[in-house]
Amino acid sequence: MKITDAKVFIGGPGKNYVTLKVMTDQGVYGLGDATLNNRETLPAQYLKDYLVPNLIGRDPRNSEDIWQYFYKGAYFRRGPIAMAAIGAIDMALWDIKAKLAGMPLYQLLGGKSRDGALVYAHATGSDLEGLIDSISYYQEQGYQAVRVQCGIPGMPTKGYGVADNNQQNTPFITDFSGIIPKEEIWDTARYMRFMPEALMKIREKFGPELKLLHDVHHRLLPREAAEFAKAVEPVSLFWLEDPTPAEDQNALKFLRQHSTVPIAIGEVFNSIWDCNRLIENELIDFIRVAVTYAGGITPVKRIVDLAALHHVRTGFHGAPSHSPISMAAQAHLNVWAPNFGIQEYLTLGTEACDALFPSNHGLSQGKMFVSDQPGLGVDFDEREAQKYQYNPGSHPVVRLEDGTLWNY
Ligand code: GCO
Ligand code: MG
Repeated sequence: MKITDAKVFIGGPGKNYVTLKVMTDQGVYGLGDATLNNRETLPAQYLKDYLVPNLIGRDPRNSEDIWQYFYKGAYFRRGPIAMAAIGAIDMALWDIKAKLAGMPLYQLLGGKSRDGALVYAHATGSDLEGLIDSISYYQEQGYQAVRVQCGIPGMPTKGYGVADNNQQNTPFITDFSGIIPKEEIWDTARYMRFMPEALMKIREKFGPELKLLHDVHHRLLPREAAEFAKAVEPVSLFWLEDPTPAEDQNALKFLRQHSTVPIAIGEVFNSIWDCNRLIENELIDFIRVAVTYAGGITPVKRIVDLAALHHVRTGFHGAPSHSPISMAAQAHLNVWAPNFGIQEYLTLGTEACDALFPSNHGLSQGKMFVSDQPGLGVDFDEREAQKYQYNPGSHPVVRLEDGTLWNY
């Protein structure tokens, strides 16, 4: 069996999804997602220029060797661009393998450990009142877990994860007015004064059952993060995400010594080498890698297995930048993983998105139910794809009030 061709598409409704379609001489094809938010053309080009020409002629069933070939064969390896590109190939090869087996992917991983996988939605408010409305909205939709992000009084700009005008279901993270980013101002002191109390008010209002998550988005220094984590202990968060910049892993050791708040990290990690020490030293509670930027199903399964040895549960990244293909790959991992925790899930599935990526994966009562179709269980409509093209966008850039550049 041979790979005969592979095509790369960029575009989608309100997003620049990077979709890989790998064709074989037996008519079976596989799909992968290489979307790297706001840098989408780069994994696409890496695939087209370097990986696809080396893929043609190979036996698609040898997914392990092909992964090793592209990973070790690069010499200048890792990084989000290369790993997103390799990740898309790996997803497509598992899709082919599972289709050949006539089974949904989860069966090849070891079958189901649960029927539905718990997901969390993003609640957002420019103030506490707006945030409370947003949480109520998701609770009414049946969600059992919500991430809560709030505008901070007196902060010159809105802050991470806060939509304009309290809009629900809008992909507000990317600004599609161009590649020159807008600038936001961050004030740690105001955040530290406001947010712990706001979280406590939310807990009091919604009671003990609702699972609450909060994303600091890398903005605190280690000592500040420890103070924040201690302050929010009475809230009983499901997790506190990215309290400090992900590069300095010692920060998490410091945090652990001061607080028992569950810590989630990893959405910017690209390989097991970015998180093996954090996992082995049991400094985190949830690992947030994505099958895209962490290089596909093959390496992410290894991370999940390592995490299982150390009581670390999964909480895969599921920001709106992921296409339904990688979300499907993660859905299969989620129903299988013995150490599954939660899945980030953005309710941005629109009719247009479903038309481009038809599937029977479903969401009900705050859980994701995986399709029993062979493979990843998601298709890609090439004719529909012709409606879309690359649309340049950017993340904001963040500065402190005195102009110092900060972490987005
Ligand atoms: C999350 C993330 C995202 C990122 C986004 C960047 O927890 O979902 O922090 O919102 O900001 O993926 O492109
Ligand atoms: Mg995050």
